[in-house]
Amino acid sequence: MFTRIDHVGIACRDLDAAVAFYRSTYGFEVAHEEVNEEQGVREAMLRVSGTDDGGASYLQLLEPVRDDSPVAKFLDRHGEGVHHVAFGTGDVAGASAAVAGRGVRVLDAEPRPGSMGSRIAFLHPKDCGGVLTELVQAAGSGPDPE
Ligand code: CMX
Ligand code: CO
Repeated sequence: MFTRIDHVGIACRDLDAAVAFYRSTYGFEVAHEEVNEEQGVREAMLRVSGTDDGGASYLQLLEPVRDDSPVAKFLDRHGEGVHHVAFGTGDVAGASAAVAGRGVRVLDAEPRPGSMGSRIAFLHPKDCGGVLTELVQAAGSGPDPE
């Protein structure tokens, strides 16, 4: 059901500075940048391995664009650092239902738009050993939304 670590999400206060750090320290390149208004973030996806066809792994650097967004709240409480882990699946709706059936709270009743045309759903960190967990179906893979 889950085929890869799609990305690790990292909260930062200054996206451009974080991108510069990961590029100059590790040589990771930006595959994509966008603002996701619904999630309240400006974000950069840095490719760690693979190609952008649904099988790759990324770092997702996240800068808040609103004071009331989840990432802004996280930065206020915890400071910069690892914010979430995202597992890749070919069927995010089916995977969410399966995980919900195992007693984990799914925060998104319907999958929402994520990076690079993906569809995503979050799981409550308190049901996942303190790890905010995201399920990701890459663009162009798996069943279409109903
Ligand atoms: N990782 C682990 N624990 C977290 C957390 C995180 N990222 N964010 C919050 N928590 C914990 C807090 O530490 C707190 O625990 P305690 O009560 O023990 O102190 C508890 O969860 C509640 O924290 P809160 O600050 O009151 O936050 P909320 O309950 O308002 O929201 C959450 C928490 C997970 C429901 C909310 O952040 C959410 O809905 N996240 C999903 C959306 C998201 O994060 N979007 C940004 C990324 C977008 C993307 O990846 O594309
Ligand atoms: Co993410």
